[in-house]
Amino acid sequence: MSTTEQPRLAVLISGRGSNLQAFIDACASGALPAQISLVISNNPDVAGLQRAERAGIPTTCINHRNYDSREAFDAALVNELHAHDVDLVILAGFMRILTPVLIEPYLGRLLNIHPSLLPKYPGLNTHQRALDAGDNEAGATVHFVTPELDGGPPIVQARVPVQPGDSADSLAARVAEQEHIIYPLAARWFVEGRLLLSGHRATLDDTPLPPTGVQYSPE
Ligand code: NHR
Ligand code: GAR
Repeated sequence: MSTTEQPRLAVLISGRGSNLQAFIDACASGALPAQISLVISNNPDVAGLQRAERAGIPTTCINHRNYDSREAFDAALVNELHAHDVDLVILAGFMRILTPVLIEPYLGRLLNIHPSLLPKYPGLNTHQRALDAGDNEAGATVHFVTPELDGGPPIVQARVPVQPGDSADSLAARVAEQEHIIYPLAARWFVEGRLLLSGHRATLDDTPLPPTGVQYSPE
């Protein structure tokens, strides 16, 4: 298959873009048989945009501050996604809550990675909340995005231990290593046609996934 026939991904970012980098690397190595057609950031001048440019991927900044409503911002995103004929949308550290204006047309083709063991700690500051609760493990969850914030069906989850003396930053770094493995893996299942959103469940190879998704373990 020529590269132009590969499934077309858009990666939406707000900042550093280490998950974007994992996708760039997975597409380059063939581990993820897809092409990143577009990277969109809602923030200008972020490191993630430079990573995309270095990899020769088209980038756009759609700055939410220039829009009167969330719906108007989402409509601008949808325009761009349509213009690039995107098959799968990857939220990778994307920090703007989305409305049905974007979610409806991409329902079932829209993934997020959330830095907690969902259903624990939807929303922000997940690592600090896990530390404050005295949890002995933390992790990340890839899920289908639905209008309910961090409430869509989980696909795959990875766990890490909380270590004595961890800060939110040290814990986030340990979790991020796992994110960079499980997120391209979930996208691979999707582009292979194995992963579907069916009602309120995710299915892999026609089998409904458990409520917390597949438990990833490196072995
Ligand atoms: N949108 C919907 N409808 N559903 C989801 O599951 C979404 C979503 C948009 C983003 C990522 C999510 C995460 O993994 C995500 C999932 C931003 C916020 C937030 O409160 C919360 C969760 C997530 C992303 N954003 C603030 C807002 O007003 C802005 C915060 C900031 O800029 O720092 O949009 O964590
Ligand atoms: C990742 O840890 C991701 O799970 C989290 O932000 C980080 C982004 O890092 N996502 C959210 O908090 C979404 N609200 P990255 O820009 O280096 O990929």
